[in-house]
Amino acid sequence: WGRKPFISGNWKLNPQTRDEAVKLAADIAATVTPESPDADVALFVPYVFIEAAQKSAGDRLFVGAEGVCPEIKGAFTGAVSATMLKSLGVQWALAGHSERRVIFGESDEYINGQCLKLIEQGMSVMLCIGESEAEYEQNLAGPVCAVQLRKGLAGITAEQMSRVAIAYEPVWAIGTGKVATPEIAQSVHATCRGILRDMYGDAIADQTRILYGGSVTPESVDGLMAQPDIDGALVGGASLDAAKFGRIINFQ
Ligand code: G2H
Repeated sequence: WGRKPFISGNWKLNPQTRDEAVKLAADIAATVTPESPDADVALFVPYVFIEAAQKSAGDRLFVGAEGVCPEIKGAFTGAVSATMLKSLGVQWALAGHSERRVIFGESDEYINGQCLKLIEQGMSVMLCIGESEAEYEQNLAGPVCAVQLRKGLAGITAEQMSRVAIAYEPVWAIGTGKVATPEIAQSVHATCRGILRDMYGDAIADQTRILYGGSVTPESVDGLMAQPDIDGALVGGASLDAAKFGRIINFQ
């Protein structure tokens, strides 16, 4: 389908100092070479490290934000707006990560507001979706992803979908070491693409990148990337180690 692979790292609440962030971004950027697969590479980093990581990584990868406020300005203490990120040259931000949904109580409506604000500003969004372990055990991965996709993407037009990527992250596989098998992941990715097909038609469904996230490692990346509907990876823990993440960027 000609979808360009997309390998991305999510640093979460790491690393602990600016100096470490600068070094990690530089070390990761150095693994992107002319021999690397033709893929988009992004690092989603804490707001405070964005500018330092941008300088350090140069133009070999996108430095994105781990979130954004669905409001542009006003009395929203502690928030960071899409316009602020845009003024730094940020093009990509995450929305809907399960840690934001569960720990910070972000609803589908809030997440939809984040997506819309980023798109309105001409930016791009990686919308994260995924079912919990209990939902997975009850065979609810498909229906849960359908609701999260439909609510998260509400109001986003077919034309705007070129600036959307989806990250399927089964919550039971996040940071647990329990990576979904390539076959399980492929099956849910195919379901998600079917939902996009229903929402936007064949062309958009076939062009939209759906990344897998959840304990991706150098050992598991190649098998995942070999699946027809897996277009990339959103990597947490392993993106904090430049050698490991470099191997993931250079998947085979
Ligand atoms: C899922 C993933 C990155 P990890 O949260 O978003 O983290 O690879 O550590 O499971």
